[in-house]
Amino acid sequence: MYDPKPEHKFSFGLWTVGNIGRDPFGEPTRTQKSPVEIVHMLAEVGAWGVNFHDNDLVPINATASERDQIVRDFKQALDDTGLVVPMATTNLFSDPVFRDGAFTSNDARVRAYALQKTMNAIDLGVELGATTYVFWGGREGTETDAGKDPLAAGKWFREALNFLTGYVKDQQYDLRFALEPKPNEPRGDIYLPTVGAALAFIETLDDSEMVGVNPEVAHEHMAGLNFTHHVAQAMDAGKLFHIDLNDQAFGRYDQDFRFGSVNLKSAFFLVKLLEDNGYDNPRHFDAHAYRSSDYEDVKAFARGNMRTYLILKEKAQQFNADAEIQALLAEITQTDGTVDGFGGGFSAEKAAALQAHSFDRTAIAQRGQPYERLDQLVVELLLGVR
Ligand code: GCO
Ligand code: MN
Ligand code: MN
Repeated sequence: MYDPKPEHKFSFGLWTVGNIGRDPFGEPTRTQKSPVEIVHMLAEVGAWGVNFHDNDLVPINATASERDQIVRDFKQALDDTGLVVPMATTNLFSDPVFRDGAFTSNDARVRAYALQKTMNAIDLGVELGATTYVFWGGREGTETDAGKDPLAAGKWFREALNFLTGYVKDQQYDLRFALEPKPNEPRGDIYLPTVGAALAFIETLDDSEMVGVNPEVAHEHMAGLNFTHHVAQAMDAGKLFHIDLNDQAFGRYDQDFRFGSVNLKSAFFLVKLLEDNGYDNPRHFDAHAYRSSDYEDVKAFARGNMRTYLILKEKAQQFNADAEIQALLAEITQTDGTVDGFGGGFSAEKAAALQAHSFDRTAIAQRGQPYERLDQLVVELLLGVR
């Protein structure tokens, strides 16, 4: 019942289950697996899709013939397992050349190189089937605002995205872009730090209809924000092209924990929002196993992400079918009909009628709002006693 199926569109990046457990304080704790081995591992745990950065698949110094061999082997692994590539992206953060950003570097040569690298990576992604292309501006930011003009940086970022949507149209690729905001790490401050900032920026682009967002649980939580509200805003704007699911304790370092492993209740409201509103784009787990895990435990980690999602999906259905919960919701939102005529947009008549209407403020303020009862029912539902 909680087994992953292709229709759930569960995907993992090569860098997620392939994470070798290196951190700023310590060396790797797991041996590096090849992309082909990772594809087989993902197939074994029941995933549907695999995503990659250009250099997760093809090392930055690979020759053309090495690239071709790697791509052939990878395609064979996809054929053998039935996995698909829904999303691809560019590594614009590991190489020292990007130490001060890629599209927002102060060095025009770096900005041009970032465009070239991204066009090549788009070609690679499209060749392998990707229809979503993610832009995570990991190095697009500063530690000090003394050295970079934030208005210039925004202008460069916009120019880059306009150039690249131009490239996609010119190549007639079936590809949409998804911007992935993050407030910090690895930069002191990253530009476009939240989903809301990205949504506003997108509206300033030449081909804004081709560009949406890829929100990540951990990123909004790092900023102390309510992720579900941001996802709702992206959905409302028709911009939820992709989602990165993981977990993160508020106020901590960038943790990338297994989905639902820290904030179970917020994970529930997120899954409920996605499922109630027919979200049908990839569900990508951008997380990695604990540094202490071996590869058997990495598989448990991968399965756990998907299983928790599906359990929460069932809990959301239970919430919707729970008579007591639904009765409370109905009670909370029920109207007495006295203001029905004022809804649905402005008219001069309505405005006049509303100005003439008298409200019994004291009576209205005395109405019950049983959110405590409702929330306790949710807690009990999640704890499995309902
Ligand atoms: C992070 C980001 C990345 C991106 C990835 C795909 O915090 O490092 O979440 O994992 O999602 O680079 O663009
Ligand atoms: Mn992240
Ligand atoms: Mn991410």
